[in-house]
Amino acid sequence: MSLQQFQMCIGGEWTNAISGNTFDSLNPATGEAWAQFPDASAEDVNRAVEAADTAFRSAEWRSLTPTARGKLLRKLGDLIAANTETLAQLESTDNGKLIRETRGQVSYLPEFFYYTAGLADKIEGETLPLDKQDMLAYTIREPLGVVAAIIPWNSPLYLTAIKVAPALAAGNTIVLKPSEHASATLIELVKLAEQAGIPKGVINVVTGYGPSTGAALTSHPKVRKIAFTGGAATARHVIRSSAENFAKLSLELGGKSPQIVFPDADLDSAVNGIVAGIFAASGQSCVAGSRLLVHKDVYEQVINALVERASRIKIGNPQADESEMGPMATAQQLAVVESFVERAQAEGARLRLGGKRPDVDQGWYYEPTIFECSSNADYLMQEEVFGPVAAVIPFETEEEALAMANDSQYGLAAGIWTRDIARAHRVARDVHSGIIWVNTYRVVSAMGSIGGFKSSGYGRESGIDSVLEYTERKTVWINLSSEPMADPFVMR
Ligand code: TXE
Repeated sequence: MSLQQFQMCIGGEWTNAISGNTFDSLNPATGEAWAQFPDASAEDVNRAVEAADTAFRSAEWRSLTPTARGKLLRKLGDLIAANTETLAQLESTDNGKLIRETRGQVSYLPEFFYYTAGLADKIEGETLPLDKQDMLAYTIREPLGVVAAIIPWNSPLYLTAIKVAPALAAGNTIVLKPSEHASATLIELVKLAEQAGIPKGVINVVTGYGPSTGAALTSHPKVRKIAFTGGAATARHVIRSSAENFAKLSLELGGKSPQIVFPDADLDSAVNGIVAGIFAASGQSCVAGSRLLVHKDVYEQVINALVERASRIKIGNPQADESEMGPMATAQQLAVVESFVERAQAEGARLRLGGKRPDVDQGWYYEPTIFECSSNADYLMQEEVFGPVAAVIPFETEEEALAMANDSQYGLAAGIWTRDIARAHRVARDVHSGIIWVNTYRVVSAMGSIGGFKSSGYGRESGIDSVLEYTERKTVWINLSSEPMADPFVMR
């Protein structure tokens, strides 16, 4: 079977790597190669950054008013809406995500563009209420320049939209580096950007591996901001790269998000929320609710209901409408899940469901897996699996639940299940996480911000502040006095 061929977009030109080298992308549902992408070297990356830098300085881009930039983003949103099915199918083929999930994500994508388009002409400066009457000072928010966006494989389009939309709204230009495991949809997105009339060089895409293509991009001297989503180990490389160019950084990393079930919760709803949190997307989600803290009075009831519901999950072809769990996105990720399960068993965690691959001929599938743990210090309670593996532990008091929830290197999201309104607010206040969901889980909106505490990263994406992450504040001082400058050796 011949492989589908993709090219990169550099300065508006569709191109192969200078070396001619390529790499294959594998379909997780079959394990077979389906597409081929250019393997960009440092030289290709340099071309892309130079193109983005030229576009940033160009009269064509600079002369667009913020309102005009907003209109371009709105047009891109419309084009995504018109191409939902194609993009959803492509992403499902490339990363093995359920078609019902990719359709849902892609059909919401335009909202990120529309919302952020509206922010483009609301990036305002301030006048300062100075303590010097002979001076006027005001601030301007300026774009940074070239943004490097490093995208992982789990939700490529969504994680790109929340970077591209604010970066362009604020007037920057961008070089996208998709994951080597899921590059296809970002290339399609750039084609739509071209159709929307976004000037050449404003959005570029280079494909390739992390340590070569990714590192060349994040350490490039003309990159002014790096927007990264991925794992903590890679984030450390990216931080080191930014020591070369002093680029601003935003990091959205992983999590070990707790779901806390209190005895007064609607337990049917809680069980559904837990399933959504850990088994949707086969657990390959940064906000996966992978640590279940359940009050001892309802512990058996919750765990039995959870095992019962999870055992009915339909695992299968991600392109089939009836499937509820698709494969792991990569063979490596499957191996990671298997090694976590092995270690949990060796350390005495009690397996209640799954713990193995299902009986299928091909594809990187893994069964929904539930372990009971005896201590929050257990490896499985502390380390991110990024797969369909839930770790459950009982608690007795709210204080104990809070202590366990916060005893984690991560702080991305948390779920709280209770009907007690005071408790809901109290626990929401005291859990150290960037996102708190009460009696629900995995809800996103263009208005809501995404980002974590501690090892889950820093900076916020999506929401009203997202555009400010792509700006630098400048302060302008005007001398209002008609007197000559005073003593030059004294700071005013
Ligand atoms: O991601 P990586 P991986 C977590 C999850 C997973 C682990 C590793 O726990 O098991 O990370 O996943 C690029 N310089 N998340 O290895 O390596 C890479 O090419 C610059 C959480 O797949 O973080 C890809 O484009 N870039 C997560 C991107 O970084 C480099 C989503 C992410 O890859 C690079 C995915 C380098 N030296 C995994 N090395 C989330 N927060 O949603 C790699 N890259």
